Amino acid sequence: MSVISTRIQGDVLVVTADNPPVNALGAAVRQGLMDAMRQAASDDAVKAVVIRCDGRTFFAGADITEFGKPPVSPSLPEVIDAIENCPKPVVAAIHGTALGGGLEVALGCHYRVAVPSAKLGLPEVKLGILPGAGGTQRLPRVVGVEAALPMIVTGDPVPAKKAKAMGLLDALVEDEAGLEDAAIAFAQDVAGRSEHPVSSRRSDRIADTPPSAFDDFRKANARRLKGFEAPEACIQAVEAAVSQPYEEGIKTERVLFQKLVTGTQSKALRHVFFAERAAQKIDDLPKDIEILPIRKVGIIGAGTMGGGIAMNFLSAGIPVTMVEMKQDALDRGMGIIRRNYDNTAKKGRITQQQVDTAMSNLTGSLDYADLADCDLVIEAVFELMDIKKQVFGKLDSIMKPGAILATNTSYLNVNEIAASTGRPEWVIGLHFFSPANVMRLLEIVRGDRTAPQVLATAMKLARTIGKVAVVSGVCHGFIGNRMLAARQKQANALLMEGAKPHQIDQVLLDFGFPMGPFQMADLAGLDLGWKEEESKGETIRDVLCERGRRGQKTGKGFYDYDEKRNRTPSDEVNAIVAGFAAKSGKAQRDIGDDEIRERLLFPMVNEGALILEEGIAQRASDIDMVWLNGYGWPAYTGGPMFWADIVGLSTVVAGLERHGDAMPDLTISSLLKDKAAKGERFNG
Ligand code: T1G
Repeated sequence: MSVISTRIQGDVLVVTADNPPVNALGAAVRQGLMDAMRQAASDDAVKAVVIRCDGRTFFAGADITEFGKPPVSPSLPEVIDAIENCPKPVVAAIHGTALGGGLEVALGCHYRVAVPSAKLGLPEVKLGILPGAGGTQRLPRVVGVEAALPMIVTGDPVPAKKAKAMGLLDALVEDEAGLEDAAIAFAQDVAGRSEHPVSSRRSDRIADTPPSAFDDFRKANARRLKGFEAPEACIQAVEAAVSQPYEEGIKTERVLFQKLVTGTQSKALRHVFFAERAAQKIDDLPKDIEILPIRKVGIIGAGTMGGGIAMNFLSAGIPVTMVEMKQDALDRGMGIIRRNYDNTAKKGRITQQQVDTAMSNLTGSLDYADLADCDLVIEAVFELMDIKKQVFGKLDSIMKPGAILATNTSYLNVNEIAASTGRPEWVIGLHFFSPANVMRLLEIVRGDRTAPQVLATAMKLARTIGKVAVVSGVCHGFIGNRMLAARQKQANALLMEGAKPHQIDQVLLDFGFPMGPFQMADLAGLDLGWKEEESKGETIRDVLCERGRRGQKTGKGFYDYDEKRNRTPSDEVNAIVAGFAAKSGKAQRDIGDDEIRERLLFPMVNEGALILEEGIAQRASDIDMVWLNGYGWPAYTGGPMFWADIVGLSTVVAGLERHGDAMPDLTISSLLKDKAAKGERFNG
């Protein structure tokens, strides 16, 4: 079955693509489009052309699975040139998403019509590349630099209405089912015109580009784009669209594209693209498993986590009942939710109507009985096993049969919690990350008795609330916190051996993390779980807390903070640490950044390998998804396991062995050693 078919309607050639699931512009599609353009050019009966797609979307871009493989002709730029140079007007009929090469095809067309629900964008930068089929040259010529730059540099799509307003679309087709007919009518209408707009030959929208437009954009977006290579290349390509004739600009685009597509960052970001989709798949679950409806959710605990978790469901239109022990705690929790929504509305990200709808779906209660008819209850109470068991015992006695009982524990044994009920099959871990309404990661902890249906329902629900879900088996700290503990252990050891908090943090900041371990500790508060009355100055944390250095909230922790929370290293802390080192007979020394980086990150990779060995994670890329979406690992390195593949697993093993004395309790994973010896990688 050819992926491109043509038919003549009146005097219009209708070219239809059908290449599920997203009409990616693979070799067969490109060849089919090229043949269709030749047919249009040579058939006198054809007065105009419509290009449209079957299925859920217009072309969603080049076929990413073809990257890195030998190129197959015709190339996409050749196809788009053929469309643009077609002697008959070509109309793109857009539904779903016109993304990347798909929007570039549409920009090659002389006219574009779309349904209002369509989205148009150039997301290539999210794959560490730039639009490589003329998008950086044609889009500015059609919509101007001011509108084109954010689309190309952020990669975020625009809705059809906005695309129409910026001149990217020629018409909106309100009747979604009537797109094809409307496009054919539009084509017949323009067929009679003597001239048709050709994107690559336009200059009206770029002629008055302010010279400072590019540097202003760089300045305004510097923080967000830090560490990524592709955004700057995108800006340079659009600059070329303004400063060079099209024929030269398109060459500049090509050179920049080639450099990026063969680079490590793009390989990492393409890995991330497929890893995010792979994480949704659970190998041993039947594809047709029935998903349970989640129409009402209960949350136990209105604290920071409970409130953030509730907002995910409220924002997805799912009613929430939130239970607390005391009225003031309940009022405080609901007040924070209201304030969070109001702040988001003030920033114009949601409407007041949306705030009111979300809040109208929130019910507070002091009575567990009000949860009885919920389809799912998530417990977010204090991290103590006894309390968890009490709560689950109570839920077990009141929840309707078939309700899912979930715990938001970050560490505790989900099997033990499940065993405290008479329905362990219906118990699962839903580990959200703070702030839970913002962080994308949801670690779904599969207990030994968790029913497949419960797991599948949780995975589907994660998509509904916009989370990247990763399945973890039961172990202490699951995937993320278990690896974090391995890193923290070395961070503390490095401190005792002479590395300073700011030096250790700077190594991770330079690597691309938003924060280092000691900054994180100061943000979370050093007194988390610390009891003053029991403190005997036995640990560095004890002494810091005893001296009032409890973190940002007290203006000092591992760092001193000014009123704007800017941090500076503390001599007092260095003296306290040196004192502990002396007491434990540890000589302090100067430690280089390379050693610090290796000792912080290699043990994490090793822990990741142990997690794979034990089957706690399904695949290495899942571990990468946990760290990218829950712990700020820089996406342009692909995650800890992909990064290790790039560094080389034998280098990781050699590093772990070289620093062996500093990691006496670390066992090097046999999976890691084995793959290193065979020159293999974690990610295929
Ligand atoms: N190439 C190959 N496979 C793709 C693909 C693509 N462009 N897009 C999606 N898939 C696969 C995906 O892996 C999944 O497979 C299935 O389709 C469904 O996807 C020259 C060089 C369109 C918004 O970056 O953003 O054009 O897991 O689960 O949630 O300038 O897919 O089922 O086996 O994501 O409904 C630029 C990428 C390419 C858009 C649909 N285009 N795609 O989302 O489904 S670079 C993109 C998406 C380019 C040119 C350059 C989304 C979607 P599987 P899905 P969805």
